[in-house]
Amino acid sequence: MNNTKIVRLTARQALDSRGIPTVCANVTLSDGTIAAATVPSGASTGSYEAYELRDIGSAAYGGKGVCTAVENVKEIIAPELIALETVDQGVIDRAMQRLDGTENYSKLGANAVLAVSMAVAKAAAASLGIPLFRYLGGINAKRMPIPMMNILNGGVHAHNNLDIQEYMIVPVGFESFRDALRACSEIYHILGGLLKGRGLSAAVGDEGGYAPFLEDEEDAVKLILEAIDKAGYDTDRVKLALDAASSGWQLEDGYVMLKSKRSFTTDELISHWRKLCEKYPIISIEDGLGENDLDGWEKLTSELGNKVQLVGDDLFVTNVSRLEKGIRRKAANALLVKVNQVGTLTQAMAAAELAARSGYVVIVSHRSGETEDTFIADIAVALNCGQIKAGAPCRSERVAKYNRLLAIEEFLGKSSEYAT
Ligand code: 2PG
Ligand code: MG
Repeated sequence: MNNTKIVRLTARQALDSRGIPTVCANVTLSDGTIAAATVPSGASTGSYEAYELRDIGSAAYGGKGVCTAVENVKEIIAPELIALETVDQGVIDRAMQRLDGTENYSKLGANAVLAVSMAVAKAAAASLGIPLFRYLGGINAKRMPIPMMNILNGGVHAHNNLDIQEYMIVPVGFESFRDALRACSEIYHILGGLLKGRGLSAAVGDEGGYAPFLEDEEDAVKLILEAIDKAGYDTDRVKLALDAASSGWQLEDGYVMLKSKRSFTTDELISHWRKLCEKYPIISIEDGLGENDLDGWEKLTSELGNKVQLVGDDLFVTNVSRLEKGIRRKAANALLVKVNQVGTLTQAMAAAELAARSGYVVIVSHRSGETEDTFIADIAVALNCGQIKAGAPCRSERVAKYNRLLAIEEFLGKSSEYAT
């Protein structure tokens, strides 16, 4: 057993891909290993997510600084973790949970806690001399995830007129991650050309997908299908997925899309999704209904769940108790795993395990505010979950994850499997 203790833990304020402050934690171990981790941040955040502590009221960064969270790492968390065994991830994560004492880390900040949780895991892997995915997943970690690539951005991630937040391509029919990545990149660039050809903007949104003004969602889907075809692929090999992020449209009673102002009852929205899935090769819809519409989710799942992957993001917020409730109600059939929604690696892994045990698909995901940290690429392989959301093949904070997956695939060599 490796016997390496934490001897130093510190943190600093860094910037995320939107230029907004985030927490970077640095861990030093007794054998001299050092590791750092930086946390991401969402824009379409679910209301049940763990608490992101920001310096509200401060003039710096418009109140979005994270100096208090940084101080919490240095002054409150560090003294508690010094001399703990690095490989005891569960012990370390639970120590932080106890120290915070709230349900959602509203005292220390989930951003403070997560930075430490991730840095500790990275340090442990580095100290053992093994890749992070291997440390997290063991010898069975070998399944390369299918990238669900968000190549057209809408919702709160783009200043255009598209209500659906993410239009993704899903390269299911390929031999390797490398080949799938190539197809996605080619399709992405052809799509850019099509937009320019129509005199539309090819500027990108928060997750690297294009963010043009289009007629409506069918126009968006048709353009992507044209790009798939022009790139020399077909819809047997490349499917589509959507993230509606519809919690943002949910009112007391029904839904009103934020930009087009189209309104729906729950039943109407379910039938809207059904029609889209019947007409187009859409295999996955995330947050098709809102986080507080569990009755609707139950209905959506019973109507579409045997044909379409129905992903709970805001609905579950990577939280075991919310997921348990959803499983009991047969709501959704897939869990989106975002470590910062829940605060620690241990809690996120527990949610992923529960989902897998319950027959739910697991998808590891980035946030719209990302960093150059590639941690999620390693988690996706460690969990053998088969799918990852990491944005378009554009913007370095997105591409970093894909490049890390290329390196993992090369490392695994013949033992790697591409999920299909
Ligand atoms: C989502 C995410 C990531 P955000 O809704 O799935 O794509 O967006 O990080 O803004 O919550
Ligand atoms: Mg989502």
